Amino acid sequence: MTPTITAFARSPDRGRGLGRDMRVRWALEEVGQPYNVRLLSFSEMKEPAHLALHPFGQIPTYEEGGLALFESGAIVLHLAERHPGLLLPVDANARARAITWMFSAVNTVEPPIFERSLFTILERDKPWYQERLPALDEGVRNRLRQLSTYLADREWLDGQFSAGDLMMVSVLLRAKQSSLLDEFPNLAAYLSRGEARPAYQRAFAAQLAVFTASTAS
Ligand code: GTB
Repeated sequence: MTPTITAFARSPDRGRGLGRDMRVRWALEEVGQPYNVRLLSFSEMKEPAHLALHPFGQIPTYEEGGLALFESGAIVLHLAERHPGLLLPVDANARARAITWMFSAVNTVEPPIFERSLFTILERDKPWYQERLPALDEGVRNRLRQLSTYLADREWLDGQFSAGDLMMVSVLLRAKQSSLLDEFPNLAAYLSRGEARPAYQRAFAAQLAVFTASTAS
């Protein structure tokens, strides 16, 4: 059965691939799973039909037969488990470490990056903007420094490319908007390696096509 995911009908990032559907699309492409997309407006996300799938009224969701999932990390993990050896190593310990990196991406690295990004979008014209920004920059810089130190000259976080890298690269994409990532050349190169993957490219093109079509209507 072909799964269906949900995504923004008109992404506020104007097709830059920052929506959390992007990581799900990328995982689907990595495992070679065709998928359908149901596009939603902000108001449709808050209607009962979508709230039945996603209690918080957000995208992405994932439906496959009788299974309905929300939370991008859980969806990527589900896809990785359905396709053994592609996004999660077969070795049990290596697999547990890859899942650890998935959690660390969304729980430890993403929060300061997302908070800073939303602040720059929503509070740019506030009187406290210039005073508060350095503290948010420092929060991001701190996590990037720690990640950069760990990554050192590794190609991926733990051996082969895994769902842990897919989630970490997805999280770092939002930091690319600022110059903070450029302070850590090994992280910038890691991000570029992720973006260069053919599966990423296909996923990016698919979400961009949705935005481009939305501007024509
Ligand atoms: N933890 C959840 C997950 O990982 O799936 C978070 C899902 C989430 O935040 N979804 C956002 C959403 O549906 C879209 S991706 N928001 C609508 C709402 O909450 O009403 C995050 C996002 C936010 C803003 C932009 N932007 O402004 O460009 C892009 C992406």
